[in-house]
Formats: sequence, C-alpha cells, structure tokens
Amino acid sequence: MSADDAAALLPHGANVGMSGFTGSGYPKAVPQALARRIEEAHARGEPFRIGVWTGASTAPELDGALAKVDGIELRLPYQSDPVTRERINAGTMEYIDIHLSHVAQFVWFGFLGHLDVALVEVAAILPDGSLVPSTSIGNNKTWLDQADRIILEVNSWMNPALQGMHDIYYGTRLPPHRTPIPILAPGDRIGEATFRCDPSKVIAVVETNAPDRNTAFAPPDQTSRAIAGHIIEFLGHEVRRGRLPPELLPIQSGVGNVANAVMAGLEDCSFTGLTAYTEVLQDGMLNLIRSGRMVLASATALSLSSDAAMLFNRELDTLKDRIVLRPQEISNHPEVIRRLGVIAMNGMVEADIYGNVNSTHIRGTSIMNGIGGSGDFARNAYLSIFMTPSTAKHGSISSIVPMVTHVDHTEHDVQIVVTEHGLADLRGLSPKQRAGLIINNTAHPSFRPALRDYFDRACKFSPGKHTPHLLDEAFRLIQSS
Ligand code: 0RQ
Repeated sequence: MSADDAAALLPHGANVGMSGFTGSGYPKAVPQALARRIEEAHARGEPFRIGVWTGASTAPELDGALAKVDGIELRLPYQSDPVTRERINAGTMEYIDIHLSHVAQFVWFGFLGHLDVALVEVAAILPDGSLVPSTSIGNNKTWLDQADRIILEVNSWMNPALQGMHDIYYGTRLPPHRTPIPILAPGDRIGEATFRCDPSKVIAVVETNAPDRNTAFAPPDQTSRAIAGHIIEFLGHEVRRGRLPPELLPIQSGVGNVANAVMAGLEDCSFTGLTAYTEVLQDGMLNLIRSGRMVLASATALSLSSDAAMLFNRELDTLKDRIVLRPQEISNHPEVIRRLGVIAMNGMVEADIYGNVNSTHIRGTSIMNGIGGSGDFARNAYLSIFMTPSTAKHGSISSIVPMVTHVDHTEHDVQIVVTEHGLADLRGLSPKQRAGLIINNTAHPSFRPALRDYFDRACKFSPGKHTPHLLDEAFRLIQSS
C-alpha cells in the first residue's frame, strides 16, 4: 500500500519500534507520511504524538520530520538529530538515553511498556516470509518479535547481495534461563541470515527506493590526525611490551569524524590482520577492509558516506564474507566484548582531571546525542580509550575540566584519555596521580595553569585527600562556564 495508507494505521499514543541505526536502514517513507498526518491532526486541534523507539540515530526523514511537527512524545534510546535535540532540551520531548545493549532486553523484560507497532525497513521479503535485513540490524529482531503489528518498508535501493551478510541470533533466553552467547571470535556466525516474521502480524507493506542518509565525513584535520597518531603510537607500544598481539585485539570505533580519522590513521601504519567487534562500520573501517589490513569486521550497522556506500555496493560480493551485521544486543553484548578483549575507542564531550567522562551533556543540563554504545564497550573492554580535541568552541572551552558536569563513564571505566596534545595512560594510577598526568599530557597549554592551580589548592584545602575537590568552587565553575 502507499506510505500514506500505512501511516493511517498508526494511532495517537502508539509506541512504534522503528528500524534505523546511525543513519542507515531506517524507514524512508512512512515516518514522513505520518508527520503529514500528525500536522493535519494538530491543525484540527487534535492531539497526536507517538513513542519512537529505534536502534540508534536515524535521519531527517524520520527523527527530523516527526520532531518538526511535534509528533514525538517520547524518544529512545539514542538520537543525533538537531530538531529532536532542540525539542528535548526545550523540555517538550521526553528522552530516555539508554545503553544500546540494554534496549532489547528491557523490552523483553517489560521495562519500557508495550510495543504496539514495528516499522522496519528490509531489503527483501523471501517466499517463505522471512525478511532480508537492510543496512542496519539494530533492534529490529526484537521489534518484529514483540510488536502487535508490523509495517514493512521494502527498499529496492538496497543491494540484493546484502542477503547472507547478516547474523540474527535467536538463542537469547530470559533470566534465569540464559545461556552463554557462543561467539568466540569476531567473525563467528551463530544465527540466521534473515528475520523470522509472523505474517499474521503484518498490516502493511510499502515499497520504497531511497538511499540511506550517507553523510560525508570531514577529511581528517590536524587535530584528529594528532589524536589518531597518539593512539597508534600507544598501541604499538603495547605490542612491544607484549600486552597486545601484533594484530592487536578486535577494535571498536565510535561515531564521528575523530573515530573515522583514527581508522584512517591505521591505514598508514604497520598493523595487519586487524579485526573489529564494533557497533558502526564507517568509511575508515571500510577502507581498512578493502585494503586487506583488516580481515574481518562485526557490527550492527553501516554508516557510510555516499561515495563509500557506492564502493560498498559495487564490491559487496567480495566484502560480504568479511563483514557480519548482528542485532545490537549482540554487537554490544558485555559478555562477548569482555571475552574477545575489545579495544574500545570513543569520543567524549569532556573528561575531568580524575578520569570521569561526560559523553552526552553540554554544561550539565542539555543533551548532545546520548551514551549510545560507548558504555557497553567502555566498561567491558580490554582497553577503554576516550578521545576529544582539547578545546571546544574555537578554543574558548577546555574539554579537560576539574569536575565533569555530567558523568557517563566513571573513573573506573576510563583507562586512556587522548587529545591532540597527548595521551594519559591512567592504568594503575590513583586519582591524584591521574590528575597530574591528565593535566600535563592532554589539557590545552593555555588551560593547564588554571587546572594546576585548582588541583594544587584542592590538594591543600579539600577535606578529603583521596579525590581532592573544592566542591563549592567546582560547582561555581560549572555554573559560570
Ligand atoms: O558542537 O557542532 O554545535 O559545534 O559538541 O563535537 O568535536 O564535533 O565531536 O562529532 O566526535 O562528537 C561526544 C558528541 C563527540 C560523540 C560526541 C560540542 C562541539 C560540537 C560535537 P557544534 P565534535 P564528535 C558508539 C559510540 C556518545 C555516543 C558514543 C557522541 C559537538 O562522540 O555522541 O560514543 N558520543 N557512541 O562544539 C561544549 C565541550 C564540548 C562541546 C564538544 N567540552 N563543551 N561543547 N562540544 N565538546 C556509536 C553509537 O553509539 C551509535
């Protein structure tokens, strides 16, 4: 049926589980048709808002379109859309920022309420009724299993050769009957290539032909190249010390330009036989796979620029054996991340002198994107690296601060902090030892004297000397920053 007819089946107040993860595999037509319907309802003075659950961020055609018409009552678990962000920070949209590995199990546990409809993009519907996933898996398995009704968008833009690349695990049980996830190496396939789908729940099938968001990455600049350089030098050092094998351990690389630049940096270094157990496969990682430096990558989504998407589609037949896309509760599974010994590399907003990290909030009260998968990886990784330029807003704000304005990753989950000025290896250090290293190695030189002054006075006047703080002053600094 048409997207408009399908959108007419979605009622006010419904919780809708939509496909979509970092700008790929999201439904392209029905959300826009729904936005038109919502706008008309609001013009008539009728309430019309829905709950939008996804894998992670989507695109202007989904988040942007629905947020623009004030059609989202509650959003979870991750977003990066400017209009959505504006509404959340204005207090007119509720947002729950959830570890991405938690979402599926929270739905199965019944923690998030009832899922009414699944709206899922697929690459094809096979004669036996099973579904070929498109460019992301995210939470689609859970949406299809748990929702009362299903709307499918079949996108003919998707390369038919995607079939066979996915690995959908159907073995997860609920506690107390859980069994181990049998992944022993990043490329292990433990599930099925397609989604199971109960045809009696399908209320609409809509055909589309549209590309993913395919946002281009900024070419690596001096700052991101410097950050990448420090990380690569550090990894080489760890190999020489015998703490990492020559081919490293499976890599997880977060979202954004800096993460992409680190992958680009790996292209020019001597590591070979690399693998990835990650969430998102961006351009930099695709290049590593194409050049043969990376032998295999497991993720839940592709997040490619349009040039890289073209290359991917052209070479899919040969790439397919070296890329596995999995549900996000498996790509981000703490048990598997811990077992494989993943090297986690994620961006951050700010870190404090003791190693606590804020990945989500600006000035403590406004959300940027969300924690995404960074917590799934950081806590369970073999090595947990956080990186950022040393300053934000054209050098006016230090990304290294006395006390973070919001904590996403505690000092216990952060082992390495990196900026363009250097790297602080916090392993085996006490809070005061960490502070010296973070200030000296990572803060921008123009902010170091103020940070040292704060730390010195805190060491003198703080009532407790384990994690010295002048709490009144730290609070005033946060208020006035
Ligand atoms: O804002 O665009 O308005 O100028 O934050 O900052 O430097 O462009 O950095 O794109 O690498 O994003 C933490 C947001 C970094 C990202 C974050 C402002 C800055 C700019 C973005 P403007 P940059 P990046 C797995 C991993 C959480 C999710 C995650 C993120 C904007 O990495 O969302 O890790 N991480 N997932 O100006 C004020 C500061 C600031 C600041 C930056 N100290 N103060 N503003 N900004 N630092 C993947 C998934 O989970 C899907």
